[in-house]
Amino acid sequence: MEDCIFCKIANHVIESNYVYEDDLVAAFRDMNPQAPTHVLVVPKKHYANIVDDVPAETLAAMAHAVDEVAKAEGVRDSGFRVIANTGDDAGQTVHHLHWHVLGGTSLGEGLV
Ligand code: DGP
Repeated sequence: MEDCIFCKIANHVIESNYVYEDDLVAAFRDMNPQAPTHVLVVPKKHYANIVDDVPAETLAAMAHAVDEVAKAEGVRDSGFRVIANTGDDAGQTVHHLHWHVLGGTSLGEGLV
């Protein structure tokens, strides 16, 4: 999608701080980190959110990317959280599907 910031970052039209990448997915650091590890896993193709008929292959690639990010960031054993804000009530601000991968500290027990 032409005016989508995550389309541009995931496809290197705009460069970012990448942690992992493959044919379907890019993972890069959130510009406003909420934890020592805060990486966004994003499909290269545009989907508005998790309920936008996302192909199973893309979801599998995103799950694989989460694992790669967790390994690269050293949080795979200590634990981490994956969040997909979806729609207005969740406060989704970028309308391109993305999963936040948060870790590197104890995240507490609030909001799951
Ligand atoms: P949300 O839509 O609320 O799930 O969060 C969007 C996140 O995307 C927010 O934590 C900030 C981040 N973000 C927005 N624009 C950019 C950008 O241009 N670069 C990077 N690295 N992160 C961005």
